[in-house]
Amino acid sequence: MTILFTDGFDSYATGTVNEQMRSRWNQNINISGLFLSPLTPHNHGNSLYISAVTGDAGSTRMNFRHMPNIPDDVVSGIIGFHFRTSDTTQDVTEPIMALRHLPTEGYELTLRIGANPSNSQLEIYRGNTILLGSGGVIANDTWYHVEWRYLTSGSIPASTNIVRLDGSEVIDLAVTTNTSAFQDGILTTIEIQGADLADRYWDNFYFLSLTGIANTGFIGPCFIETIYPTGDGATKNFTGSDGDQTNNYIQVDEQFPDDDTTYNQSSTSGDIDVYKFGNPTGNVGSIRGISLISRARKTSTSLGLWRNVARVSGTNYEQGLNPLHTTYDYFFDVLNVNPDTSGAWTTTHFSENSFGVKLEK
Ligand SMILES: [Ca+2]
Ligand SMILES: [Ca+2]
Ligand SMILES: [Ca+2]
Repeated sequence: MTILFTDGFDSYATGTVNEQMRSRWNQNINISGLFLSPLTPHNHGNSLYISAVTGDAGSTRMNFRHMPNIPDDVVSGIIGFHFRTSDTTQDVTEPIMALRHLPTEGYELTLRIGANPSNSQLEIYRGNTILLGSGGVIANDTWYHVEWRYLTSGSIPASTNIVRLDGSEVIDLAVTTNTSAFQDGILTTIEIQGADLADRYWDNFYFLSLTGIANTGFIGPCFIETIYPTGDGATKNFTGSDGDQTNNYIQVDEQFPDDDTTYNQSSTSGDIDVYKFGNPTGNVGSIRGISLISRARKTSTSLGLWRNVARVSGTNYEQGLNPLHTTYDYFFDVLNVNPDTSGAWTTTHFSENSFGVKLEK
């Protein structure tokens, strides 16, 4: 397995974050209600919040498809996140998370908190039918770490749909051929839902593929710490919005991007700007990966291409090439291992190296 996507919800502006999430997670097909970023995190920064007021009767939901790094039509993976709800009894009809397929938007699988066989247990549904297996008890106003290994298929073999709660397995779906509401097993859309009369929170979201170079198996309880530039790196070809190439990092170190207010810019293909970062400040155990997240736009309609760059042990490791648009986009890559050693990252790797961006035209 390998980490493909993360969101710690830390660097969105507080208040309504619908448009910022749309930009970070990519295209959505359905957006209703208010998604908020309040200072109620699990460990770091902010969390994602849907209030009882706006989470009315399941109409509050956000669907994401073509998410950064996640292949279209992926049939299996692991979705991890921290979750909290104010009233588990309000949640039975409203999934915590739904895996859907366009264009019909059919529900392949949903993860819910239900009452079968006992109250406040996690359950996996297909359509409105519970599949065989449920477990784990969710208490009100308590953060939980959830990992859901899913396989969307008509016939579900053993050990292909597993849910872990705070690191312990609570569901391993029994073999089932229940095909009620089965679509075609193709997942295109991850949906996050609010609930009627319950406040819901999410934090530390990640998506793992089932193949890859690192992070094999369930990760278990973990958190995402967002860190910001604290100094200029080895290469600074860009010019700051203050008109010079000194302390470029100051233009791009805000918690919430201020877009056209402070920025670094270039019009020369091949220019690179990299920045130093501080070490993680939390209770750091194993570091599972580094997500590089930049935000940029172009100012003319001419061709502009953009990549994230990790400068590790003196070598620039260039990530995938992306088109720039005239409106701001996020650009997202995950380094599951240190590209210099092919081994796990350690805390000192943050301050030893620099990370940034490259313009190509
Ligand atoms: Ca957070
Ligand atoms: Ca400057
Ligand atoms: Ca800025």
